[in-house]
Amino acid sequence: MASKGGTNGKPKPGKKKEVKKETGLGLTYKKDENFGEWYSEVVVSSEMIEYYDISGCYILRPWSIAIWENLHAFFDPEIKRMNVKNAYFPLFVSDSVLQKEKDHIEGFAPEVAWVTKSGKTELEVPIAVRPTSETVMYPYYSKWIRGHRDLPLRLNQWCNVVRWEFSNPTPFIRSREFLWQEGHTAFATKDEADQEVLEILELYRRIYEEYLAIPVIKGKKSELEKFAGGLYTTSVEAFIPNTGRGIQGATSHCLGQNFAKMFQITFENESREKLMVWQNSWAYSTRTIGVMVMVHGDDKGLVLPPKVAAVQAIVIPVPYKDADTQGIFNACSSTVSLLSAAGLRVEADLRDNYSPGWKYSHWEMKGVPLRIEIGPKDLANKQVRVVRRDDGSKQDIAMDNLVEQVKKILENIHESLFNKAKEKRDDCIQKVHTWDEFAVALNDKKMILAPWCDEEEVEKDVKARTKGEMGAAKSLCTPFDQPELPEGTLCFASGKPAKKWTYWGRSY
Ligand code: 87F
Repeated sequence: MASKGGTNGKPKPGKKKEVKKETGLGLTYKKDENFGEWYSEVVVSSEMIEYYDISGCYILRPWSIAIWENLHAFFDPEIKRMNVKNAYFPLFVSDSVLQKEKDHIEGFAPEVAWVTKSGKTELEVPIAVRPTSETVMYPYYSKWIRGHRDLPLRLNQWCNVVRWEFSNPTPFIRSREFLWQEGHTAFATKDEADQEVLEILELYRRIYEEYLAIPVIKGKKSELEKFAGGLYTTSVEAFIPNTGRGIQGATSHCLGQNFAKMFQITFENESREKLMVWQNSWAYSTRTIGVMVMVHGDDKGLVLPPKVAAVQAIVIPVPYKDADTQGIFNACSSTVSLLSAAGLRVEADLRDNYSPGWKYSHWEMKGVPLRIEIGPKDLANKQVRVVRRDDGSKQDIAMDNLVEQVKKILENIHESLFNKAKEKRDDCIQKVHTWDEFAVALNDKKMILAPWCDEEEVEKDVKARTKGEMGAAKSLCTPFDQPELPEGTLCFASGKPAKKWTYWGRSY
């Protein structure tokens, strides 16, 4: 793995460079020099994360939960519009039910956490904590689905899951407990299931592109990388240029009838035939927040896309000696009222024990998209000074059309964050045709688009040939959007005829 935090996912002590700012704020690590330490420092200094005394577990503070809630505020109504209903199933799974999924749980088994005691007494049978809820939910799908009128059954739950990972915990990206939504649906026909897989995937694309300002690639996972319990897996894939790693942003699976067989989820059709349902499952998690930090953050700290920021603009009074301090503070408060009334998320930092300079650094660290400064000159001219977090540009705006202007600037910030991220991502994409080109590109931290024969053995071979300290390369996805594949194009790894273009790289 690329350098991340220390072994506990905690930043390493010592080795810190001198703190730059006279304010005592600011980061000690630079994003392009020491990405892993930079990330650990940013998530803590911005007050998104607090480290906890259990490795791989983190406190999500209000500053990160607000982002989670803003994503929820988009996604939840969208799935309800699709007739998905929310439910809540228990945290615990009995051993016997978990075993029902034995074949598919096999590879995952080491990550399942168990409760073995209550107080000092051993439980008669240990109870597992859900790592995902197929085995919790599907016995009841079997009970609730009887006839075709019970279909489709479409449930979602917002919850936590636990996966006791042993590799390299990283806040948001790989933690032992995380938050997600998991959707589990059942249909009478494969066509309906297929259609939903793509509808959900489109919502995931919108989460990344329209809310987090992160470009993603929609595509299908290889046989080796798909969810083994399902028929096929689709995903949105993002890329972290600093580490040269792909990262799965969210997944939407068609499970086919595999689970229907295992859990006997059947229905009677109009002709009174007993048939098996077709199922899907889909999820996005708090990993979204980590990808956002990695993609947009800079050497001053977090950079928040306006659509998800808890605070979109922070108003800061800049009183000079002999100025009308009360007048300036009043102007700050009325600016907050004006912008809040227009539906924007705006706060004023009126604390008198911090200097304006300290406040600038503080809110820059927290990534607030816009800073609004009000000083004596602004007060006199009925204007405010607006400073963008993403590019540092400043402009004076008349109070008269502040709402309109601020809305426009916030939209502009989203657009430039997305464009900048896309440019950087696109610079990392490299098309190759041969193994030699592939090896060079991998070494250059690229996201590699290569013609592939689509054979599982060949992907295993690619993994084996690239194994090393940095982790092996694997397929990321076969993009739905396929470049032309001229007849006679050969697989980069096997030399056999290529069937498709597929993205490859190291990944999280
Ligand atoms: C870890 C331990 C036990 C992933 C695990 O992607 C089981 C599992 O089944 C496990 N890690 N998975 C696959 C999860 C598949 C699927 N579940 C519903 C999703 C979307 C939401």
